[in-house]
Amino acid sequence: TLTDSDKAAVVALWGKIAPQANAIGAEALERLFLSYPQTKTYFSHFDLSHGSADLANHGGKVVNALGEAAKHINDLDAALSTLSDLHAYNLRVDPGNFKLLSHTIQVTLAIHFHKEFDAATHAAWDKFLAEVATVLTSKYR
Ligand code: ZNH
Repeated sequence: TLTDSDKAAVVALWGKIAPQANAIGAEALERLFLSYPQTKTYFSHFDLSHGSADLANHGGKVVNALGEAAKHINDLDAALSTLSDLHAYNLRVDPGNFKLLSHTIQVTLAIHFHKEFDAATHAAWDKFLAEVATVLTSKYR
């Protein structure tokens, strides 16, 4: 579980991510699709080429959802309830894919915020993304 200092580290870095949400999200997705091509199957209706509007739009949605989660870090279940329904009942994304996306998000954060993303902040984001994934996959059955 997230300690108070983990929570503070997540919220502090979110402040830097927010103005670049689309670019950060697009890069995390591009890394996901290049490193783990099987994840592209969920996005056959998207243009996944480098620099596409679909990558920026969807990347922005995912990253801004993380921002909402960071704002409600003490009540992730409620904050992510609608998204949890969407992933469980409509999208049915294989839960293993959440680990892959968490990884590419962290690589992207490490590159863009190399000073801020120290070992403690890295550990905090790793836990935070794991908790988000747990909520988003909690309604699967
Ligand atoms: Zn998901 C969608 C978030 C993961 C797949 N997503 C989505 C959205 C959001 C999200 C916000 C939008 C919604 C609306 O529109 O309403 N995700 C998210 C997050 C995460 C995720 C936060 C983690 C961290 N997903 C994921 C994964 C996958 C996915 C891993 C696979 C691979 N999603 C998806 C899809 C969709 C979504 C497919 C739909 C898209 C369209 O639009 O079509």
